[in-house]
Amino acid sequence: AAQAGPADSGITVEQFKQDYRNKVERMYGDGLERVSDLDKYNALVSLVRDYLAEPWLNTKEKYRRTGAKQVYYFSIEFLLGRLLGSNLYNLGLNEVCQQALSELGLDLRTLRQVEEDPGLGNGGLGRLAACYLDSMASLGLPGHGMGMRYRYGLFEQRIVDGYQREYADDWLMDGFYWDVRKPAEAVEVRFGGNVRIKSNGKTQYIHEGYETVLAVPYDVPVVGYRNGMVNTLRLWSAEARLSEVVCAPQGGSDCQKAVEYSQTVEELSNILYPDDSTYEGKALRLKQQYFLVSAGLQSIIRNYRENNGHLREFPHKIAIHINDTHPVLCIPELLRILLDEEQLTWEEAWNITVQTMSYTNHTILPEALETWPEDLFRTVLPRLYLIVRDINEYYCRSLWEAYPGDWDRISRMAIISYNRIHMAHLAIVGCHSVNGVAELHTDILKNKIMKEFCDFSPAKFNNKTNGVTQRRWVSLCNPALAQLITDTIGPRWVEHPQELAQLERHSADTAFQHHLLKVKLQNKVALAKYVKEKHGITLDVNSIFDSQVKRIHAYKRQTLNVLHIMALYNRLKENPLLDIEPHTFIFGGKAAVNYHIAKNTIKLINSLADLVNNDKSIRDKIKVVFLENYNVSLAELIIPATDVSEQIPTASYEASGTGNMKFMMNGAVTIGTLDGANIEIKQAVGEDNIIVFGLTAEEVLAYYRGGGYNPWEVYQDNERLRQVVDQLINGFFPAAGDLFRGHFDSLLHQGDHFFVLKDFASYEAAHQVLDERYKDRPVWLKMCSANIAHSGRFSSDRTFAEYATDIWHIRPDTLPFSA
Ligand code: 26V
Repeated sequence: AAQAGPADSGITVEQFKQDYRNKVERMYGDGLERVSDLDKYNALVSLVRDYLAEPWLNTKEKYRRTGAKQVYYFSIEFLLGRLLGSNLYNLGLNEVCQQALSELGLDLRTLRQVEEDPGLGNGGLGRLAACYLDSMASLGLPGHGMGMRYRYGLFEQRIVDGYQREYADDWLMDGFYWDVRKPAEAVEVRFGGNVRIKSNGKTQYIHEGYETVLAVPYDVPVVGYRNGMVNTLRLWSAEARLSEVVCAPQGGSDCQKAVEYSQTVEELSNILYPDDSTYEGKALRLKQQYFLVSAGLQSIIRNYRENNGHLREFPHKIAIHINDTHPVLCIPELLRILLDEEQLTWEEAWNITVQTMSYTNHTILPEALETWPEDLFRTVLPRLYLIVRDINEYYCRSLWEAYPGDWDRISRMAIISYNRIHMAHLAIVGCHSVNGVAELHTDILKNKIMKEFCDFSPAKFNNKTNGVTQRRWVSLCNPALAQLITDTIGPRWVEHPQELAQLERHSADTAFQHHLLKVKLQNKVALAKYVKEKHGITLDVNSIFDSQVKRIHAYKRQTLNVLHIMALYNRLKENPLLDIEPHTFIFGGKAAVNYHIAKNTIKLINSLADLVNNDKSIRDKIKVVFLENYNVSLAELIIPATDVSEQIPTASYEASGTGNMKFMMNGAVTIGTLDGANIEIKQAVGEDNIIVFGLTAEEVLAYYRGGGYNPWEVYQDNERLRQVVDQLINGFFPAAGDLFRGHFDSLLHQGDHFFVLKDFASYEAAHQVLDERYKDRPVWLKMCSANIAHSGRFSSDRTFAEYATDIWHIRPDTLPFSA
């Protein structure tokens, strides 16, 4: 039951019922009994918004009064997931609402599912941003999001005949009632044109002949966990101001021109780029980035001016954090404002900018690193181009002082070289802090990818290992587990996740283990029900649920998982009496629209599923399912039901991973490579409670230095492996023909860049260890408990306290809402 806290809503079940009935009647002019589920859902959202209006207003008022330093987290993606559940929960209204609705004959869970899942992100980076919003509000940190209100989110994936098909994600179709449109706070963003330099004593830059786009903000409340705090996520939408467009310049009656104009303008916030691994120098993407940056900064500065004095104080009052390089134009744009509009000197403006800005890197994949052609940049953003050139010159000059004559080094480190603008270089130069997202990742940045930058300014570089919010990823998605934890150690863990460690004392306790098993089973039943309804496949809830859910990518090695299942299947075919634990292998994830081999991996998984699931001779010992349209909501169903968490990237490639943390919190055991945060998970749980395999990052990088390895040797030496690799092309998948030739070739003829064959034997052995452990149920359950008990360190609350102190220089004890 809800414990009453100081910031409890104070709303009773009776009050809630009455408010809700009134709301429905006022909104729809009809009784609760006669409106649709969508209407019921909308009315509930509207009611919750009423409840959070006062704390929202109070929060803003408090910030104004105390002048507390504000953090703005700029991200081109926020993968929020549904908000009704989390907002009710954080307001402390979950139980009250549940009870009230049930007394009215309604089910909160059903209404929660009416909500469209706002998919304004691709994967890890976007979901991380959403977890951080929750933690900032819950920690009482004045931290807000700045993002894009895409008309269409990440595409909806449907599987047709085993293939991925993409459909538009029309998430706004039925309206989105969490945000508030703020037309009065709209700003203009300027593109194109040219810059005239006027020189009378002081040089002035006059930007002329540009096009303007109207940026309209939509504010989404971000509710802190039972602390009366509501921060803001501001999402920007591009709109045309049609009243400014002459419909028929020649006096006719044709409004075609106005329509065309509005279409090109609105294109800016129309779609989210659905690829998180390959960079393309598309003008529209550059425009999107500038649109977010310029609109966001204008609104920050406008707000700053209303409450503060001179912009010299800016870095003491404002911190701007950029999520990867996508919002890196914040650097030249802030400089532009300080120089052109505030008339500060270059030195002053530069110091303010660097002190304000900080940057997180999320990937070392070279093909994802953004560089813009100089020409394009100059055409789209002529004034910013000049500023970037000045930054480059300023920086190269300081490099010259440090490394006189070392032209090679300077050109490697320059922001502009060979007619391209390197956004990561701009970020490193223009920020006072650069961080990676897990220890190994930061080491690789410092010692490899960004080594020369780190040698030049070592103090900038630091690590902030990612975290996820235990409120969404345990309390909300796994209420039965949350209850068990609270019954065992009390409720404080929700705000102090380190206290989960107290579970360690209970991990061998029979009663606790029994409950844990029951919770897992209950979650498997729920997932099995979904799979049955949606895919018509019956799952054995007593089998091991083994899940790999994430974007489909060569480096994440879904193929390794597939080859292992094929080998297991072959063993079962050879020996139908083979005594193995029944397994359900669950896959989910989207492939980028133009990433052909990844799309074929989806077909491969589905072909394997067809074969295995329809083969009576293996007596249902293994099942394979690919769950369509993996998104936040589906993750909330899969993760609590999973026993084994597959985290198997080629070591060095996965910057951190965050799914690994979510599974761990829900008591799954990781089978993984020593990559990203897996390494820290291993440190936290101890080597008995995780199954590790494969090459280390150092070994992988050493192979690359030596020109790779020879997959043929591995293939020749391992008969079981040879069999499965051959099966990709030898008719084993009857209808496939040559479909998987690309996979075959990349493994054998193209050097197996991701070490799939190399790691196969050790992966197979790791799975055998896993099965052994699972057979001994008390041992297994102890492992599960240890994972939950040591997951506190992977809470985004921990991460954000570190960002606050080390990067933004906000002492948590000085926060306006700190206890
Ligand atoms: C890159 C690009 C390239 C240009 C086109 C659009 C686009 C969109 C997103 C990205 C960033 C991808 C980087 C990313 O998502 N990294 C993931 O970040 C997670 C959070 O830090 C981390 O856990 C994952 O390991 C890392 O892959």
